[in-house]
Amino acid sequence: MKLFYAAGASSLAPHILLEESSLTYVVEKVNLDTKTWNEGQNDYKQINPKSYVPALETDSGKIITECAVIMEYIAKKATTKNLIAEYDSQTYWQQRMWLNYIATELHKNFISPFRKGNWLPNTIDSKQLAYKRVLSRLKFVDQKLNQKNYLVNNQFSAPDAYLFVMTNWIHRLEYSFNNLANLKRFDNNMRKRLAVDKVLKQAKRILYKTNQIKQNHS
Ligand SMILES: N[C@@H](CCC(=O)N[C@@H](CS)C(=O)NCC(=O)O)C(=O)O
Repeated sequence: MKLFYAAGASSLAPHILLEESSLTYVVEKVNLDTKTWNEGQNDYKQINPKSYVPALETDSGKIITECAVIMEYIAKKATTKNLIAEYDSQTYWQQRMWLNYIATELHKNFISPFRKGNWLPNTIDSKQLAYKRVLSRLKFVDQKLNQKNYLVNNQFSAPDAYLFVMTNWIHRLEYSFNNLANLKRFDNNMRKRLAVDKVLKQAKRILYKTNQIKQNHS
């Protein structure tokens, strides 16, 4: 499988899940400014005409887009790991509800001045406005994580990797974890997972490299 990603973007969620899954995969970096990949050689719109990440190319060459759907696809393929429950079980629907909630209520509201594809102007006010919008939704998740480490049955599964991207964005945007103690604990625990640590270290190297390139060019 091939994951098309951008550093720090929502593609981090399927990247973590692929690492958790023990499936064989490669990653392809997308330049969201130029909408190209393969060092600017290839047009990313040929992969995903919606021109955002993530996108997943399956082993049979299908292209799957939409983060929550990619998460379910990877989780289902990882038959040796319990990343999503059997279709139509109570647990499965709980996991589906979380994937959808994170995609629609958190991911899309987590717009910020410096994220790509935003409609808000790059101002402090916009940043505060986005926080106001996500805070009530984050508080809902925080309550659900009371005395629990993971969202469903207190066991790691696909939606946890997606939620981690949201808590990672709280850090990146320098938002506050005030009144979100359970989410903060969740974020800390997730960072201790081997797969998460590995993917984050890889992402850091990429960010470092990107900054280096920018500095060299300035
Ligand atoms: N509905 C999409 C949204 C994906 C999305 O917003 N991706 C952002 C990164 S987190 C992106 O690539 N933005 C670039 C752009 O829209 O130009 C999904 O769930 O996968």
